[in-house]
Amino acid sequence: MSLPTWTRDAGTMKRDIDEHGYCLVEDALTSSQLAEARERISEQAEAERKAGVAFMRDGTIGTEHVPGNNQNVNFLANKGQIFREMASRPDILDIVRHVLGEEIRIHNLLAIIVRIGGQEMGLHTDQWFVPSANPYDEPPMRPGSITRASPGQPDTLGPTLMPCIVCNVFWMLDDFTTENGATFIVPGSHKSGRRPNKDDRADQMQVIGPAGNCFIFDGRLFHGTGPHLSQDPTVERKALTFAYIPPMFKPHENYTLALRPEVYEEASQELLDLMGFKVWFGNGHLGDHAAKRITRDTPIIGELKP
Ligand SMILES: O=C(O)CCC(=O)C(=O)O
Repeated sequence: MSLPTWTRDAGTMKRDIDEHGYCLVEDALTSSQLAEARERISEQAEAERKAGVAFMRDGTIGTEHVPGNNQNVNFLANKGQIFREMASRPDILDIVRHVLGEEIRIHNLLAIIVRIGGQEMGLHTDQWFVPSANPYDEPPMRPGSITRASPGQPDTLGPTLMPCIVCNVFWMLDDFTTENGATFIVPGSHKSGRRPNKDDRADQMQVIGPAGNCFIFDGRLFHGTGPHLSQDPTVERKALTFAYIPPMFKPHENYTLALRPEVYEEASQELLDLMGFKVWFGNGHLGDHAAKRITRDTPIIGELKP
C-alpha cells in the first residue's frame, strides 16, 4: 500500500493511521486560526524567555533535556483560547477516537519551536512508559523502574503487540521543510512491538508540508524532531503537539490541579471531561467512588468522628 498523502477524507485518514501509523490532514486550520495560533505562540514563547521561565532544549532525548535554542511552551490549556478550541476539534477527535476508543483524555498540549542550531532528536515512541508483556523465562519487568532512556518495550520484537495508548496531533504552524527541522517518522514502525534502535534511521522520512496542515500519529510510531539546517536565525519551525490517552493512564500535564481558575470557569463540560474532570470507573474520584465527574467545589471529606 502506498504511503499516506495529504487528504481531507476521514475514511482515508483512519485507514492510513491503522496501516502506516500516521495520517496527513490537509488544511486543518483556516488562515485566521493559523495566524492567531502563530501569533499567540510566538508572543508566549518570547514572554517566557524574558521572564526566565522558558523550557529550552536542543532536541536531544536522554535522561534529561539539554538547553539549547529549541523551545517548548508547555501547558497551552492556560495560554490561549485558540489552543483550547483546537484541542477539542470534533473532526480531529473523531480520528483520535478511532485510534484510542470512545473515552479519551488530553495527555499534553504543548508547542515545540525548532530554531537555529537545533539538533536531531533521537527516534522514540510517545508511549515509552507503557510496559510490554515479557516472555515467561525472562526476568519480570518492573514498571516503576521504566525511564525514557530505558523504555517499557523490548529491544527486539516483543512476544505481543501493545495497543496504541497515545495518539498525537501535530499541528504545523510553519511550513515543514528539510531545512527547518521537519519531524522524522518511520512509517509502519507502530507494528514493530519494540523500541527504536539506530538502524531504524535507514527507514525514516520527514513530514514535509505547508503551515495549517496537521498530521496525526500512533504513539508507537518511531519519530523525532529533525535537525535545523538553516543558518538563518529568523527561520523557525513552530508546531503544536496535542497528545491524547485513554482514561486509565495518568496525563502528562495535571489539569485538575493547574488549570487556571478563569479557564476552568469558562471551559465547556466537554473540555473539562477531556482534561480529566470526568471520572472513569472510579478512576480520578475525590472520595466518592460513584461520582461521574469532579469539580473544584466537590466537598472533600476528611477525618470524621461520630
Ligand atoms: O518536534 C518534533 O518534530 C517531534 C517532537 C517529539 O517527538 C517530542 O518532543 O517528543
